[in-house]
Amino acid sequence: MAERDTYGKAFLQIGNLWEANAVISEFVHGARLGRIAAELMGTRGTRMYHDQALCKEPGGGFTPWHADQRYWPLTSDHSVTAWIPLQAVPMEMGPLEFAAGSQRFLQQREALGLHISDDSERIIGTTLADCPKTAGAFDLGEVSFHSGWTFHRAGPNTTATLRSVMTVIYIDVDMRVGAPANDAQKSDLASWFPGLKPGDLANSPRNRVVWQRA
Ligand SMILES: O=C(O)CCC(=O)C(=O)O
Repeated sequence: MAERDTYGKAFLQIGNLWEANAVISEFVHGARLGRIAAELMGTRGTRMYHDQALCKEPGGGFTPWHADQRYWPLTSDHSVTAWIPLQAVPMEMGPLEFAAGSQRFLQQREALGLHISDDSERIIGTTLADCPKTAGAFDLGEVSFHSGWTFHRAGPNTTATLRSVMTVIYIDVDMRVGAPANDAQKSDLASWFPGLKPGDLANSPRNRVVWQRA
């Protein structure tokens, strides 16, 4: 742990577990969470962008302030992350903390669209100092949803137990692939929209429709 940088201390991550396990596939493509995501985005349906397991180790560090959509080549704001704890997450285990309403801070996006790092923790934390924050413990079975441009962080895991969380990232069923604005988006385009190019409907074989209004 001592040899890792801040990002490396925050969590271990594994993407698209659904491709390796049929039970996980059934779970992440489940219509119930997909419908909630569509209702929150105000879209007629949801598609899978990708899933990601995020495990904060015992003694793991804080997750610095960031917004997820900084990493994603998308043409609209219609993206939502479902954050699903696989055990209760008391405050000592590092639940999420949000800058409430920060998905509406359109002018700050470029300046605050920083890679998760000590810099993002400091610069976003300072810039959003006056923004109200929400944070709280999670019971097993509770699910958090946040918009792709909602700035958020998480505290360290000071317990002796692994904090395991499954995340599912949903996008608008009508989402089009955006031109990559940085190297992270370039890499995401290749990973999560294989074979697609900017302007295409985001419908690679990895982006199944999860739910749509009848
Ligand atoms: O679980 C964490 O520590 C951070 C999660 C996160 O940033 C996300 O799901 O977008």
